[in-house]
Amino acid sequence: MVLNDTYKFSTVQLLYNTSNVYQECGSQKWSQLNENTMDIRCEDNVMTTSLKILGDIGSLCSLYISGGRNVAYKQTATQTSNYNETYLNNVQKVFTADLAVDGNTNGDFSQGFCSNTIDNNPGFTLTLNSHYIVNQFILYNRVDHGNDIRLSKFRLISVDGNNTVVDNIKDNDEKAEPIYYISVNTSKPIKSLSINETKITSYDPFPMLTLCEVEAYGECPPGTWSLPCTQSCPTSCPTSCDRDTGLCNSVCFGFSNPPACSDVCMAELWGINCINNCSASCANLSCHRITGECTQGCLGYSNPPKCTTACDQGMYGQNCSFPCHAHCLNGTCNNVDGSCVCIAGYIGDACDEGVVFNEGPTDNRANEETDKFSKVKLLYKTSSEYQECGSQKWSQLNENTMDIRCEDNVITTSLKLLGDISSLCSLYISGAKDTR
Ligand SMILES: [Ca+2]
Repeated sequence: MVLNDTYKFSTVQLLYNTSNVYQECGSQKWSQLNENTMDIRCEDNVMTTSLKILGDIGSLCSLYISGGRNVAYKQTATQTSNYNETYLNNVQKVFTADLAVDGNTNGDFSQGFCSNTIDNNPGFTLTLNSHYIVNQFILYNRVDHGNDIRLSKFRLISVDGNNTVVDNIKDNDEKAEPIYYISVNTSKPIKSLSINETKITSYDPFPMLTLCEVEAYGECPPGTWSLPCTQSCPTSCPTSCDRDTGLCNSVCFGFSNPPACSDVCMAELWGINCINNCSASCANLSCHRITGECTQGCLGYSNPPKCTTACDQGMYGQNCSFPCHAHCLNGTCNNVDGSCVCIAGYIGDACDEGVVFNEGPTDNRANEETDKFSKVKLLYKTSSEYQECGSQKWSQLNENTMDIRCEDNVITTSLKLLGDISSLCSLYISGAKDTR
């Protein structure tokens, strides 16, 4: 895939269809091959009929779909004995084990592409040239003359290089299949496999093992690369490199530690090597570690997961689901936290506290008595001059009592209180609350 903007790679998502539902690839991996080329690989082992590729893609140069490589092809095969036939033209045909890995899946025995034993305890063994992580075995049975039943009830055992069993699969069905698809889910590499325990039919003097083809689909174990998986990854990325080129990944999407790309981004971070902060428009600063899309909805925006459309006027909060408070001026408020300019008579973050007369006598609620409040002035002395309070605020506590507050943050040695005051009940001076 060739894209000019590296960032765009992160927007690419691979999805596959399983039972009519598209599902996101769970093991999507990126390898940057050069400045303009990214290899995006999905290593989920699934059966699918259709794929989707989403993202901001300029051009797609190549798309490969495979069930992994058939690592059994032309590998070393042996069996307990070799059946042979002499044809009418006196040519002798020996049905050796290598016919089961010759790449020809033809199940008609007479065509000569199947292995076949002739002893009382038949077995077939395949030894691979290297270790592979195999996720599927496929056995092609013979399909002619009803002799397919011989293979039913087989047992397949795979082992690693120390002869430790990795897969042990028993066919429990009496009925024969023309092709056996055997999916396994192991992360352990195997070195060889064996097949035995076939069924004795009523017309055979002893069990016979016939295999028209044995396939094993797999990939190189971590830390190795090249077609036969014989190359080791470079020391700078000993456990993870591109399986085709051996290159270390210089970028990780959603992981923080290139080239290994094994540590997922910490919370609130995303993107290439996790260098981006989740957007403030994401609720709880929570976003997808690869695409940066908001995962817990938006804050102050209405369209998750993009969260790019600000709330309509009069709404705020998570996905714009809250109306501005009833006492917000013009019904509008901050799209994120709902704070607003209160209509006259209210203060506080939610405009639900007290009554305020910032405008003094021009406020239409003011009567003659409250008008007096508005004429009260607080002054404080800094250096040598008295200065009027710059942040004077009034709150009506009851009909006859007004709280007049100066919130200037200054150092002062003396105060003046001017105005038409009949009685002063209390005066508080403080260094303010610790609001941290
Ligand atoms: Ca064959």
